[in-house]
This record gives sequence, C-alpha cells and structure tokens, in this order.
Amino acid sequence: MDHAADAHRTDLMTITRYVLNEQSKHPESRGDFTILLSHIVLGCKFVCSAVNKAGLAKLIGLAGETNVQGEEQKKLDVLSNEVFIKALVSSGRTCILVSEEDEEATFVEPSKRGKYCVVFDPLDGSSNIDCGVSIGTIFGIYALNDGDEPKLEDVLQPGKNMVAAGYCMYGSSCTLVVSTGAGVNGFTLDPSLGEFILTHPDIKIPKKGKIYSVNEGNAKNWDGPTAKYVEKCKFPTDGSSAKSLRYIGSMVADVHRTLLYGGIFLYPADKKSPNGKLRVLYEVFPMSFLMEQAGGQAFTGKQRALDLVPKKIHDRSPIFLGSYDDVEEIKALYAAEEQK
Ligand code: FDP
Repeated sequence: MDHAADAHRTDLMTITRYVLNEQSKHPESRGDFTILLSHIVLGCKFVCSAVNKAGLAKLIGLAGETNVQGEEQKKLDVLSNEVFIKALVSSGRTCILVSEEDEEATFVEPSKRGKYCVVFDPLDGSSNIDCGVSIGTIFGIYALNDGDEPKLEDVLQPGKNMVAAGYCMYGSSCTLVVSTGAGVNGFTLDPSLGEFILTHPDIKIPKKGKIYSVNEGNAKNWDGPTAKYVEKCKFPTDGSSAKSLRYIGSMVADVHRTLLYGGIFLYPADKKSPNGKLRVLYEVFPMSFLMEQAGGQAFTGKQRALDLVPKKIHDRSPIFLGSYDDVEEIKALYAAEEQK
C-alpha cells in the first residue's frame, strides 16, 4: 500500500484552506480577500450546477421565453450575471462591479461596500451554451486604497495593477484557475464534496508549444504579421514540425488548454474589427495576468497586454497569448513590420 499517496488523498487542500494558508503569510491581512474569493467560489458552484442541469431544466433558450408552467425562463448568461452580482455585493467586500452583461458599471451601495473592484464575464463563450461545449466565468480584481471613494477610473487601470485574476471552466469537470500574483493554481470541483480541491499546483506553461489556436475563418482580413505567423505554424521553414490547430471558440477552454499544454491562442485584429473581438477588462487582462504568472506572455500586436490602459469599460483589444517562445515569434514579426 502506498501510504504517502493515501495520505495525500485524505489530506485535501481545498481552495478555502489554500487561501487561508496564504492569508496567514500576511499577518496584517483582515481576511477581506478570502471572503471575496469565497463568494466568487459560491458563484462558480452555482453556475456550474446550472450549466450541468441546463439541458434537463430547459434553462437554455432565449431570455424572456416562457416554459410550460408559464414561468419566464432566464437565459444562462443572464442567470449567471445575477448570481455573480448578488454573490459579490453580498460579500460586503466590493465597491465597483463591471460585468460583460451590463452596459454600465455597478457601484455598490455604501452600506455594503468594501475595497475591491471586480471585473468579470459571468458566462464567456455563450455561443457554445446550446451545444454543451465548455464555457466559463472570467474575473479580475483591483483593490482600492482603504477609505478611497470609488470612481470609474479605479477600473480603467492597466491589467498589471490587478491583485488577482482567474477563470472557472464548466467542462467535463469544473476547474477554477486562480492567481493572486504569486503563481497560478488550479482547483477541481469534487461534486460529491462540493469543494474545489487543489489539483494543479503552481501551473507553468511550457516554454514552447505545438498548438496554435485561432479562428482561421477570419484569415482573409488579417494583417501581415498575423498572416505570416499562422503560415509559419503550418509551413515552418526552420525544419521544425508544423503545429496542430485547436480552436474551440470558447476563450476559457482555449486558454485553459494553452496554459496546460503550451502553444499560442490568438484573437488578432482584422480589417472588420481593428480592435479584435475580446474585451480588455474581463477577457484580455485576466487571461494575460494568468499567462504571465505561469511563465508565458501576452501581447496585443503593439505592446505587453497588461500595460494597456482601457478608456472604456467594454473596450476590446487584439490578443496573442501563450508560451513564452511562441509569443516572442509573433512579437518579432510585428517588430519587423514596424521597421518597414
Ligand atoms: P462567444 O462569442 O461565444 O461569447 O468573447 C466571447 C467569445 O465567445 C470567446 O469566448 C471566444 O474566444 C470568442 O468569442 C470566439 O469568437 P469567434 O466566434 O469569432 O471565433
């Protein structure tokens, strides 16, 4: 009998235990972040359960549709947004919330305010909901100085100022990947316990990968460096093997695979969408934060993604993120283009 392995199996590192351990390294900490994270975890569990039951419960459908009982049905992304807004407000630790679902930022009423600003996409990859493909929640967190009056500029900050970021993927298992700026850890929901267990400690992305991930249907509208890069992935001229193409079309799933297996995920600019498609605050920043924390890079075609300063809460940006060496290649192509 392998006693060491057995001890490991019975000594579970739950996300709460992990965060409390981390908290104890900062004696000045009042536990506010731990409380905030536990409310995010609750939101993830709720959405995971709703996503799993979606087919059965007929939660899928258009918002405003009625079911056979004549009750109004909520579309999963609308439901997920409500769940997260309520979980975040009730934590008593947030002051500004920016959601992909809401045009305006939510300012939490003073009696329920805390110092954290949370930017999030409650259910990313929504075009995949109806066919049961992996989807996810993405979040990033900024912190105000104690006593500061919250204002919109507090969330219009570069991604490098985030204090934490993460995503939860609702796939064949429910996986929560988080960074508080000291590496990246992955937790998998054990449905029988209702707890996220540390399954992927200290995730490091391979320095170079064998996969590229992009919507090639947009190729005719790409700029020179993107077109050249994808061509090199398929027809390498340095004697290396061609890369494999994997594209789910659900950012959380594509980024999760990239983080674990290495390679590059790109949603570049094109003639039709000069700023790309993905949103800076709650897609580009959290994923770039995680990539850098895992040893990879994230680039916009012009600069380090985390240096961007968003002007509006729903701004978009092109993004190339993944293994360090793969992103170096695309950076070199853009640098060469600039020289011309
Ligand atoms: P979706 O439109 O399904 O919500 O930004 C949202 C997103 O999905 C990302 O999750 C995904 O990476 C991207 O859009 C897919 O876009 P394309 O369909 O244009 O490839």
